[in-house]
Amino acid sequence: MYYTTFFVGTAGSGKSTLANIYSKWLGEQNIDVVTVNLDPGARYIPYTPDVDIREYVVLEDVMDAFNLGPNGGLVACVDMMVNFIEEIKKEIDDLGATHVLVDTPGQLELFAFRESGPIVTSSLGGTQSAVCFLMDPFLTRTPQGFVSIMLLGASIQYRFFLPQLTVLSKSDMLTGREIQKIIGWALDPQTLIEAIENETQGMKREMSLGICDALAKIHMFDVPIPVSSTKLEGLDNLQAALERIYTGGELAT
Ligand SMILES: Nc1nc2c(ncn2[C@@H]2O[C@H](COP(=O)(O)OP(=O)(O)OP(=O)(O)O)[C@@H](O)[C@H]2O)c(=O)[nH]1
Ligand SMILES: [Mg+2]
Repeated sequence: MYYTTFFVGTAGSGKSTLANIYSKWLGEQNIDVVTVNLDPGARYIPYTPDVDIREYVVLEDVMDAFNLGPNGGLVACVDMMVNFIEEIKKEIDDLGATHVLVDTPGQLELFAFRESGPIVTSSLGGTQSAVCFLMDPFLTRTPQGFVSIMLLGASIQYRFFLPQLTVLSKSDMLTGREIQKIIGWALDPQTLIEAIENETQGMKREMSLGICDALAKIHMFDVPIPVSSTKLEGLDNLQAALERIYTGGELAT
């Protein structure tokens, strides 16, 4: 029995760093945790994953074998991942941890928008699974950027249909005011609508308001959890939100 968390987000949003820091955070509480790297193209990962897709699929080998460039190679690697999913699952099972943290490929679209993504999440899912969607702080601080990243979050939700929470990643790069503003937009989308009305016009404005309306209708304005992996802030809130998903509130140790 284990709980699986998939860290998903745009390139460079902080997935690997958070997977590493959060695994240490859980480890310090004597929670058994396993880290899984699913990025076949990762050159450097800030931790040594317990289970690593690169032991099965290596980007350079695939590029050489099929005469592909880096992007085509990555697509092929991600598609090939499903062939090894049983072995990866067995490795995870054998480690016998209660928490499994899965670091997903840098190019979000490769994981989320290929057929293999949902196959991988359903195969590696434990007793309960969750997607941790990381929002990039720079994109998030303007109303239009916030709307577009919320739309991306909705798209991820629509692909995986797993419980999902939104992390405002690298929160140390935002001021307290900016964080409060972003949280305010999610809590009360009317404030977001006002910001859009003030800051955009024409087609941009129409489209932003239309998307806001659609997101509100499908309840996709998830309130983001600010987390800083470098300052070790917000990890307690992240853990509490994940535990609520996994156990309905009780700590899963
Ligand atoms: N200031 C700050 N920088 C961070 C934080 N988390 C990650 N970074 C930095 O952001 C950069 C990208 O972090 P990664 O963890 O590699 O991001 P990623 O999403 O795994 O990147 P890809 O797998 O390449 O898509 C690195 O330089 C990290 O040091 C954070 O909480 N605060
Ligand atoms: Mg990474």
